[in-house]
Amino acid sequence: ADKHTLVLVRHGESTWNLENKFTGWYDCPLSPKGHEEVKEAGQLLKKEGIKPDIAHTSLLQRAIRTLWHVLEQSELMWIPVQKAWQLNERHYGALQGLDKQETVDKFGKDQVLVWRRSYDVPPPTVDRSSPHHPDNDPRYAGFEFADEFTESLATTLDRVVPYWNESIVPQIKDGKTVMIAAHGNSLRALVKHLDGIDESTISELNIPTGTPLIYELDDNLKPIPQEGAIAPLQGRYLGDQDAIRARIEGVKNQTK
Ligand code: DG2
Repeated sequence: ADKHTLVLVRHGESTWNLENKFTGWYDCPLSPKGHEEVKEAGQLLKKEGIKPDIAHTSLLQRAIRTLWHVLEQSELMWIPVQKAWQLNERHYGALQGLDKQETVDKFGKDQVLVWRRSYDVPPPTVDRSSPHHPDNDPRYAGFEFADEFTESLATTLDRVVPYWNESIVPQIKDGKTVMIAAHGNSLRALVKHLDGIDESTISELNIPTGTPLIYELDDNLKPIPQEGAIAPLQGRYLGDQDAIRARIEGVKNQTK
Protein backbone atom coordinates (compact mmCIF):
# COMPACT_ATOMS: atom_id res chain seq x y z
CA ALA A 1 0.00 0.00 0.00
CA ASP A 2 1.13 3.54 -0.66
CA LYS A 3 2.02 6.04 1.99
CA HIS A 4 1.29 9.71 1.51
CA THR A 5 3.30 12.41 3.21
CA LEU A 6 1.45 15.52 4.35
CA VAL A 7 3.27 18.54 5.80
CA LEU A 8 1.40 20.98 8.03
CA VAL A 9 2.92 24.14 9.44
CA ARG A 10 1.47 26.97 11.49
CA HIS A 11 2.99 30.31 10.50
CA GLY A 12 5.88 31.70 12.56
CA GLU A 13 5.30 34.20 15.33
CA SER A 14 3.31 37.18 13.97
CA THR A 15 3.51 40.76 15.23
CA TRP A 16 0.12 40.28 16.90
CA ASN A 17 1.19 36.97 18.48
CA LEU A 18 4.11 38.93 19.88
CA GLU A 19 1.83 41.73 21.11
CA ASN A 20 -0.52 39.04 22.49
CA LYS A 21 -3.57 40.25 20.55
CA PHE A 22 -6.44 38.17 19.17
CA THR A 23 -5.71 38.11 15.45
CA GLY A 24 -8.17 35.96 13.50
CA TRP A 25 -8.51 37.40 9.98
CA TYR A 26 -6.49 40.55 10.73
CA ASP A 27 -3.62 40.54 8.24
CA CYS A 28 -0.51 41.25 10.33
CA PRO A 29 3.00 40.28 9.16
CA LEU A 30 5.47 37.88 10.77
CA SER A 31 7.61 39.32 13.55
CA PRO A 32 11.41 39.25 13.08
CA LYS A 33 11.51 36.12 15.27
CA GLY A 34 8.73 34.62 13.15
CA HIS A 35 10.82 35.01 9.99
CA GLU A 36 13.70 33.17 11.67
CA GLU A 37 11.45 30.39 13.01
CA VAL A 38 10.12 29.57 9.58
CA LYS A 39 13.50 29.66 7.83
CA GLU A 40 14.55 27.07 10.41
CA ALA A 41 11.37 25.10 9.71
CA GLY A 42 12.36 25.06 6.03
CA GLN A 43 15.83 23.79 6.94
CA LEU A 44 14.33 20.99 9.05
CA LEU A 45 12.13 19.91 6.18
CA LYS A 46 15.09 19.97 3.80
CA LYS A 47 17.21 17.88 6.19
CA GLU A 48 14.40 15.38 6.42
CA GLY A 49 14.38 15.14 2.62
CA ILE A 50 10.69 16.01 2.37
CA LYS A 51 9.85 17.77 -0.91
CA PRO A 52 6.30 19.07 -1.33
CA ASP A 53 4.88 18.84 -4.88
CA ILE A 54 2.10 21.34 -4.24
CA ALA A 55 1.17 23.70 -1.42
CA HIS A 56 -1.91 25.35 0.04
CA THR A 57 -2.17 28.40 2.24
CA SER A 58 -4.63 31.01 3.47
CA LEU A 59 -5.22 34.56 2.23
CA LEU A 60 -3.24 35.97 5.16
CA GLN A 61 0.34 37.16 4.76
CA ARG A 62 1.72 35.48 7.88
CA ALA A 63 0.87 32.06 6.41
CA ILE A 64 1.80 32.99 2.83
CA ARG A 65 5.18 34.37 3.93
CA THR A 66 5.76 31.23 6.01
CA LEU A 67 5.16 29.09 2.96
CA TRP A 68 7.56 31.21 0.90
CA HIS A 69 10.33 30.93 3.48
CA VAL A 70 9.91 27.18 3.87
CA LEU A 71 9.87 26.56 0.12
CA GLU A 72 12.81 28.89 -0.41
CA GLN A 73 15.02 26.75 1.85
CA SER A 74 14.42 23.73 -0.42
CA GLU A 75 14.55 25.79 -3.63
CA LEU A 76 10.94 24.83 -4.28
CA MET A 77 9.40 28.26 -4.72
CA TRP A 78 8.30 27.16 -8.19
CA ILE A 79 5.74 24.55 -7.07
CA PRO A 80 2.04 25.33 -7.52
CA VAL A 81 0.45 27.18 -4.60
CA GLN A 82 -3.28 27.47 -3.97
CA LYS A 83 -4.51 30.20 -1.66
CA ALA A 84 -7.92 29.89 -0.06
CA TRP A 85 -9.84 31.79 2.62
CA GLN A 86 -11.05 28.41 3.83
CA LEU A 87 -7.58 27.91 5.35
CA ASN A 88 -7.68 31.29 7.13
CA GLU A 89 -7.43 31.46 10.87
CA ARG A 90 -10.74 31.11 12.73
CA HIS A 91 -12.38 34.57 12.67
CA TYR A 92 -12.22 35.89 16.23
CA GLY A 93 -15.27 38.17 15.88
CA ALA A 94 -15.33 41.18 18.20
CA LEU A 95 -12.21 39.93 20.01
CA GLN A 96 -9.96 40.72 17.02
CA GLY A 97 -7.44 43.38 18.02
CA LEU A 98 -8.00 43.00 21.77
CA ASP A 99 -5.11 42.18 24.08
CA LYS A 100 -5.50 38.57 25.28
CA GLN A 101 -4.42 39.29 28.86
CA GLU A 102 -6.58 42.45 29.14
CA THR A 103 -9.52 40.39 27.89
CA VAL A 104 -8.87 37.93 30.74
CA ASP A 105 -8.72 40.79 33.23
CA LYS A 106 -12.05 42.11 31.95
CA PHE A 107 -14.09 38.94 31.32
CA GLY A 108 -12.27 36.36 33.47
CA LYS A 109 -10.01 33.49 32.57
CA ASP A 110 -12.83 30.94 32.23
CA GLN A 111 -14.85 32.99 29.76
CA VAL A 112 -11.78 33.67 27.65
CA LEU A 113 -10.85 29.99 27.67
CA VAL A 114 -14.36 29.21 26.42
CA TRP A 115 -13.90 31.71 23.57
CA ARG A 116 -10.43 30.41 22.71
CA ARG A 117 -10.82 26.69 23.11
CA SER A 118 -14.44 25.54 23.44
CA TYR A 119 -15.56 23.51 20.44
CA ASP A 120 -18.72 25.35 19.54
CA VAL A 121 -19.11 28.55 21.56
CA PRO A 122 -18.13 31.40 19.23
CA PRO A 123 -16.65 34.73 20.36
CA PRO A 124 -18.98 37.78 20.15
CA THR A 125 -19.83 38.81 16.57
CA VAL A 126 -18.84 41.77 14.39
CA ASP A 127 -21.38 43.39 12.07
CA ARG A 128 -20.86 45.00 8.67
CA SER A 129 -19.94 48.34 10.22
CA SER A 130 -16.74 46.80 11.61
CA PRO A 131 -13.46 46.95 9.66
CA HIS A 132 -13.03 43.32 10.80
CA HIS A 133 -16.14 42.17 8.88
CA PRO A 134 -14.96 40.30 5.73
CA ASP A 135 -17.42 42.24 3.54
CA ASN A 136 -15.18 45.28 4.02
CA ASP A 137 -12.13 43.52 2.57
CA PRO A 138 -11.86 43.07 -1.22
CA ARG A 139 -10.08 39.73 -0.93
CA TYR A 140 -13.35 38.15 0.23
CA ALA A 141 -15.46 39.60 -2.58
CA GLY A 142 -17.78 37.00 -4.06
CA PHE A 143 -18.14 35.02 -0.86
CA GLU A 144 -21.12 35.29 1.47
CA PHE A 145 -20.66 35.95 5.17
CA ALA A 146 -23.35 36.45 7.81
CA ASP A 147 -24.26 40.03 8.80
CA GLU A 148 -23.24 39.16 12.34
CA PHE A 149 -19.99 37.28 11.82
CA THR A 150 -17.71 35.20 14.05
CA GLU A 151 -16.47 31.61 14.03
CA SER A 152 -16.20 28.81 16.57
CA LEU A 153 -13.88 25.86 16.00
CA ALA A 154 -16.96 23.91 14.88
CA THR A 155 -17.86 26.42 12.14
CA THR A 156 -14.19 26.58 11.16
CA LEU A 157 -14.33 22.83 10.52
CA ASP A 158 -17.39 23.47 8.33
CA ARG A 159 -15.16 25.25 5.79
CA VAL A 160 -11.75 23.61 6.40
CA VAL A 161 -12.99 20.03 5.97
CA PRO A 162 -14.88 20.63 2.66
CA TYR A 163 -11.77 22.40 1.31
CA TRP A 164 -9.64 19.44 2.42
CA ASN A 165 -11.99 16.95 0.78
CA GLU A 166 -12.53 18.85 -2.46
CA SER A 167 -9.17 20.50 -3.14
CA ILE A 168 -6.51 18.55 -1.24
CA VAL A 169 -7.62 14.91 -1.04
CA PRO A 170 -7.64 14.42 -4.84
CA GLN A 171 -4.03 15.68 -5.02
CA ILE A 172 -2.92 13.28 -2.28
CA LYS A 173 -4.70 10.40 -4.00
CA ASP A 174 -2.87 11.42 -7.14
CA GLY A 175 0.43 10.70 -5.34
CA LYS A 176 1.39 14.28 -4.49
CA THR A 177 3.20 15.33 -1.33
CA VAL A 178 1.09 18.24 -0.09
CA MET A 179 2.14 21.04 2.24
CA ILE A 180 -0.32 23.31 4.07
CA ALA A 181 0.82 26.55 5.73
CA ALA A 182 -1.98 27.82 7.92
CA HIS A 183 -2.96 28.90 11.44
CA GLY A 184 -3.38 27.69 15.01
CA ASN A 185 -7.12 27.14 14.81
CA SER A 186 -7.54 26.24 11.13
CA LEU A 187 -4.91 23.51 11.73
CA ARG A 188 -6.65 22.42 14.96
CA ALA A 189 -9.78 21.99 12.82
CA LEU A 190 -7.89 19.95 10.23
CA VAL A 191 -6.13 17.63 12.69
CA LYS A 192 -9.39 17.14 14.61
CA HIS A 193 -10.77 15.71 11.38
CA LEU A 194 -7.64 13.74 10.39
CA ASP A 195 -6.89 12.22 13.79
CA GLY A 196 -10.55 11.81 14.80
CA ILE A 197 -10.04 13.86 17.97
CA ASP A 198 -13.15 14.29 20.12
CA GLU A 199 -14.63 17.64 21.16
CA SER A 200 -13.31 17.64 24.71
CA THR A 201 -9.78 16.51 23.77
CA ILE A 202 -9.41 19.11 21.01
CA SER A 203 -9.92 21.89 23.56
CA GLU A 204 -6.59 20.92 25.17
CA LEU A 205 -4.65 20.98 21.90
CA ASN A 206 -2.35 23.91 21.14
CA ILE A 207 -0.29 24.11 17.96
CA PRO A 208 3.16 25.76 18.12
CA THR A 209 4.26 28.43 15.64
CA GLY A 210 6.74 27.67 12.85
CA THR A 211 7.07 23.92 13.48
CA PRO A 212 6.62 21.38 10.67
CA LEU A 213 4.12 18.63 11.55
CA ILE A 214 4.57 15.54 9.39
CA TYR A 215 1.79 13.04 8.72
CA GLU A 216 2.03 9.76 6.88
CA LEU A 217 -1.40 8.79 5.57
CA ASP A 218 -2.51 5.37 4.35
CA ASP A 219 -4.54 4.82 1.20
CA ASN A 220 -7.73 5.70 3.06
CA LEU A 221 -6.02 8.91 4.22
CA LYS A 222 -5.96 7.67 7.81
CA PRO A 223 -2.87 8.83 9.71
CA ILE A 224 -0.27 6.14 10.42
CA PRO A 225 0.91 6.82 14.01
CA GLN A 226 4.42 8.27 13.87
CA GLU A 227 7.16 7.59 16.38
CA GLY A 228 7.60 10.57 18.69
CA ALA A 229 4.09 11.90 18.01
CA ILE A 230 2.64 13.98 20.86
CA ALA A 231 -0.89 12.72 21.69
CA PRO A 232 -3.58 13.23 20.52
CA LEU A 233 -1.75 13.89 17.24
CA GLN A 234 -0.49 10.99 15.14
CA GLY A 235 1.85 13.14 13.08
CA ARG A 236 5.28 14.14 14.41
CA TYR A 237 6.81 17.57 14.85
CA LEU A 238 10.27 18.13 13.35
CA GLY A 239 12.91 19.71 15.57
CA ASP A 240 14.03 19.84 19.18
CA GLN A 241 11.18 18.19 21.10
CA ASP A 242 11.78 20.12 24.35
CA ALA A 243 11.73 23.42 22.49
CA ILE A 244 8.51 22.36 20.76
CA ARG A 245 6.85 21.50 24.09
CA ALA A 246 7.91 24.92 25.37
CA ARG A 247 6.33 26.59 22.32
CA ILE A 248 3.11 24.66 22.90
CA GLU A 249 3.05 25.82 26.56
CA GLY A 250 3.68 29.37 25.36
CA VAL A 251 0.52 29.30 23.21
CA LYS A 252 -1.50 27.91 26.11
CA ASN A 253 -0.17 30.54 28.53
CA GLN A 254 -1.20 33.54 26.41
CA THR A 255 -4.26 33.77 28.68
CA LYS A 256 -3.06 32.64 32.12
C1 DG2 B 1 -4.12 33.20 16.72
C2 DG2 B 1 -4.55 32.01 17.55
O1 DG2 B 1 -4.08 32.78 15.39
O2 DG2 B 1 -4.90 32.44 18.78
O3 DG2 B 1 -6.06 34.40 15.99
O4 DG2 B 1 -4.97 35.19 17.73
O5 DG2 B 1 -2.48 31.03 14.51
O6 DG2 B 1 -3.03 32.99 13.13
O7 DG2 B 1 -1.64 33.26 15.22
P1 DG2 B 1 -2.75 32.52 14.53
C3 DG2 B 1 -5.14 34.35 16.82
P2 DG2 B 1 -5.41 31.48 19.96
O8 DG2 B 1 -6.67 30.81 19.52
O9 DG2 B 1 -4.29 30.49 20.26
O10 DG2 B 1 -5.63 32.43 21.10
